[in-house]
This record gives sequence, structure tokens and C-alpha cells, in this order.
Amino acid sequence: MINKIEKIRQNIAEFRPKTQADIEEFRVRILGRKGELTELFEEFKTVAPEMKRELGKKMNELKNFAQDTINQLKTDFESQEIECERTDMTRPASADGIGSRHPISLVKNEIFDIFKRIGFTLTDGPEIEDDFHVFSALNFPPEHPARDMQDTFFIEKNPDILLRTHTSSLEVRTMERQKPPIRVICPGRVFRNEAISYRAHCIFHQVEGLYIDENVSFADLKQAILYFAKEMFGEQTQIRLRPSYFPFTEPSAEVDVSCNLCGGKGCPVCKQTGWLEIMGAGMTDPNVLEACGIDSKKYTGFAFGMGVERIAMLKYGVKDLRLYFENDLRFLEQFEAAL
Ligand code: 2U9
Repeated sequence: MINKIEKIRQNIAEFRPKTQADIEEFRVRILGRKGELTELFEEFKTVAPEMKRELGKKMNELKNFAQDTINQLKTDFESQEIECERTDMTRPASADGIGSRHPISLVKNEIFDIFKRIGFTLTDGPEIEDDFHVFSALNFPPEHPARDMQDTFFIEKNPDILLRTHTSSLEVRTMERQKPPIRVICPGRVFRNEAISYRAHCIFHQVEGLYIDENVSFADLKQAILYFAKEMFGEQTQIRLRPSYFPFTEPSAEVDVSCNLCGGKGCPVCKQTGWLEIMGAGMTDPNVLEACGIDSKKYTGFAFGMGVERIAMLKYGVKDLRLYFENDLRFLEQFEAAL
């Protein structure tokens, strides 16, 4: 009898009805007047008295199990049917909302569109780079702090393989494969070993540009940047260049634009100076041209670089850089639809 009890229990546990009628049929088969359990209770009458206590307990448990399982199956089917009745399968599908472009992409595309209008083309390249394309070709001295493990992410402690710290490696690669004239825009993610805060992140986006030809002058650099600033921030925008230093350009400058919020009078955003720093720039160092196989006696060039997060902060008034990386829809939905 124990075997019969186990067999019935197993059948109940494995029962998978396809329709509600299947459940009723199964109920009759197990619990009906001539059902398997009813027959078992008949057989129970013939069991020896000393076995009755143990077997009786098992049979009652089986009966409860059968009843509970059947009730549960019925409830599941009924709720499914109600759900089906509520759903009009012929109704047209609801339209998906149009997503918005990420502010970093919006600004990156806008920067590129502006430079495209004055003859620059777009280039792309690897994020995992080697020392030559990120540091050596760009005239970084061997002891420069950017080469330090503390500042740059190296791959598996190999000092030759690293995550690019700027997109300048793309300009190096362009010069290696292309003869001047070169007019190229290099956007991309860059990586620096920085503590994350409202104004710094270990990943950010840059757009750099490079123009190499015969007789390219600092005046050309100034004019290209003025054109960019007016297109990006409005016709009334002015620029100011302050002397600076980068290993890859000589002379070098930090570029400021006049603050649009206060019209240059001074406000909290421009820290009362009337100016906002937007990029660095300079004339390509002859050592860099030579390292990339370009004759520095024949050719000169200018280069510039800007952080996209910073430009987007100025354009949209974003105060915390971390918002760009959190993918919070309440932030992202405030930007233009991606059409
Ligand atoms: C080559 C030669 C020269 C690219 C340049 C800067 C100045 C610059 C910073 C702005 C903010 C990086 O994102 S940031 O931290 N960039 O100031 N970048 S000139 O010069 C190059 C690039 C490639 C072969």
C-alpha cells in the first residue's frame, strides 16, 4: 500500500493540465467515487490493525495534498482566464516613447558638426593603447607624472599597454598613415586614475583636433577656435588665450570664452571673472611631427583638445559630472529626442 500511496503522490505532483477540463477529469480520477484514492480507502479497511495508525496518517496527508493541488490548479487557471478576458488581443500595440540622446553624444556631435563645416573629418581608434602612441610620440619626458602607475591605468602592470589618457593617440595614428594636409577631429573616451567626485571622473570624453599643412600659423588656430566658440556658444561670444604648457604643443594656450550668463560682467558661474575655460590648444611641437614621420621643416600645424563633459556642463548648466554616468532617466529625459 505504501508503494501505491507514493505512486499516486508522484502522479499528482507531476500533473500538468492543459485545460480546465483536464483538472476536473484528474479530480474525478483521484478523488471521485470510483477514484484511485477512494479505492485505496476501501483497501485500507483490510489492513492489519497495527499498521492502521501509520498508514491512516499517510493516506490523510495524501488526500489533503491531492485536494490542495487541485484547488491551486483551478485558481491558477481561473486567474489566467480573467487576464485573457481583460486583454484585447486585436488592439493596436501601444507606441514606444522616443528615447533621448545622451547629453555627451549631443555635445560631441555638435562639436564635430561645427568643425566639419571647416573641412575636418572624423577619426576613431583603440582605447587600449601602447606607450608610444599615448606618451613617447607626444614628447612626454620619461619622468612625466602621467606615465606613473598612480595616474594611468596600465593593463596587467605592463608599462607598455595602457588605457589612453587622451585621444591624442588618434592624431598620432592619423599622421602615421596619412600625409599632410591633415584636418582631423578625434572624439572618444579617455581614462585617468582619478578619485570620482562632482568635478572629476576616471572615465571622460574628449574631442581633439589636428590641422597639419604648409604654413599653418597661430593666427589660423585662433581663427578656427573663434569660429568654433561663436557657433557653439553664440555669435556674441569672444575668446581669450592665456599662455600655457603641454608637452605636445609649443607655444601652448588655455582658451577661455566670454561668459554668456553675465555677458562678461562676472557672475557665480564664471567666478566673477567674465570668462570660462573651454579647451587647451597650441602649435604642434616639431618633435611630435618628426616622431610621426612628418617633415617639421616643411609642415606646421595646430592642435586643440577639450573635455566634452565640461562643455556640456557649461551648455546645459549641469553641476555634477557624475550625472553623466548614472543613467538616471529623470536626468536623461531632459535632453533632445534621438531622431
Ligand atoms: C597631437 C599633437 C597635439 C591636443 C591638445 C590640449 C591642448 C588640451 C585638454 C583639454 C581638457 C585635455 O580634456 S582635457 O583635460 N587638452 O589642453 N590638447 S592641445 O594636442 C595634440 C594632440 C595630438 C599629435
